[in-house]
Amino acid sequence: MNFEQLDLADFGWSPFFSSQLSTDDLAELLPVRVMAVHRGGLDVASPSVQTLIPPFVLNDGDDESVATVGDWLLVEPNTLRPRRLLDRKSLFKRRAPGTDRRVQLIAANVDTLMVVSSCNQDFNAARLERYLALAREADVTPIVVLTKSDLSNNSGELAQQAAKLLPGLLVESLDARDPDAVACLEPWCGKGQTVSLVGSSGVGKTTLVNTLSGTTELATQDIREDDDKGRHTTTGRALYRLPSGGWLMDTPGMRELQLTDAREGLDEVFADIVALANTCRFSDCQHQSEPGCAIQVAIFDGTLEADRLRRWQKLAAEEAFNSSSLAERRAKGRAFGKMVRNIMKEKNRGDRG
Ligand SMILES: Nc1nc2c(ncn2[C@@H]2O[C@H](COP(=O)(O)OP(=O)(O)O)[C@@H](O)[C@H]2O)c(=O)[nH]1
Ligand SMILES: [Mg+2]
Ligand SMILES: [Zn+2]
Repeated sequence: MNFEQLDLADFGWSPFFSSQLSTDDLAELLPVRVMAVHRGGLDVASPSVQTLIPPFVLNDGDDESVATVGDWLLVEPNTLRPRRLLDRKSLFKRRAPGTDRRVQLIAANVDTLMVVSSCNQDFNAARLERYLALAREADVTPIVVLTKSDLSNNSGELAQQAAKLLPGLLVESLDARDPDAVACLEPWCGKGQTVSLVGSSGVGKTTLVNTLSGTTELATQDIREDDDKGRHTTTGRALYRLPSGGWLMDTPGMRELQLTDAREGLDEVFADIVALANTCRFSDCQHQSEPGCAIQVAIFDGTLEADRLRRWQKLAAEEAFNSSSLAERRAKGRAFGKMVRNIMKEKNRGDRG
């Protein structure tokens, strides 16, 4: 790939990053973007350099101080030694399974998340809301792309339903194979814009990417990496340039995002319910049959759908469970086991008596 005619803004540089540099930094250091992450290092690029550098971890060494794909680093111009990791505009991360549950970084500085769903069987409000919450938690702007509009006779209605899930949410329904239709997504894929796609298997993500890139090559374009036997192996985790001037963030980690540590994202997507809950008479209102429950009033007068309340309750419970520590889960498990045993005891007593 030839980056020589590009300027920094083409790589996604913006005032958000330049404002983090002092005059001295500007004179002495060179900003580079992490274009790909390999086991052995980072592919970084800027208008003047394109090279592989060793992995970069800040001295304070917490989970988020490791450079990841999409990051901006300041390097020394001659040695290319990394000196600083710039604050991120957005960050997707997840907690590893396993006992230590370390935070793993998935992608930094994504501008737009295309939440892809299809107009046929796949359309599911709860799934969309989960992705929207993940995007908002990461500080990324979500848009919804409903594919296979050509196979559906209610794509307009579905688009309206989707648009109601988050105030200001943009929804496009289209045939992902049609370049003229997909052109409506170009504003999010323009100069320096970084986009990523999520959605279930089969909804048309690969098709969309191929149409956006005007080729079938991009999806099969692999990052090559030497493994320890000197062979080339392929991995994901890279930025690919789109003909419209943007960057496609492709990382397998996006597929495994869970609703963990995503309380703020959920609160944003369900801001309507959170606002109502704040006006319930009791601060621990369960929104069932308590007196003075603002949520039940809203359902009664039709301003809130009962389904949306149920979806929020389910997602909030899922988020709380995923975010709890292993110890908390064990404690919950024990408390639950105890409750079950007590109920059985009561029941046995009742059966005998
Ligand atoms: N008719 C129609 N077929 C589509 C559309 N988008 C994707 N497909 C087809 O759906 C299948 C799955 O698409 P693919 O891009 O592989 O989905 P992915 O798993 O999300 O990457 C393929 O056969 C595509 O040709 C669309 O908008 N209309
Ligand atoms: Mg695919
Ligand atoms: Zn209530």
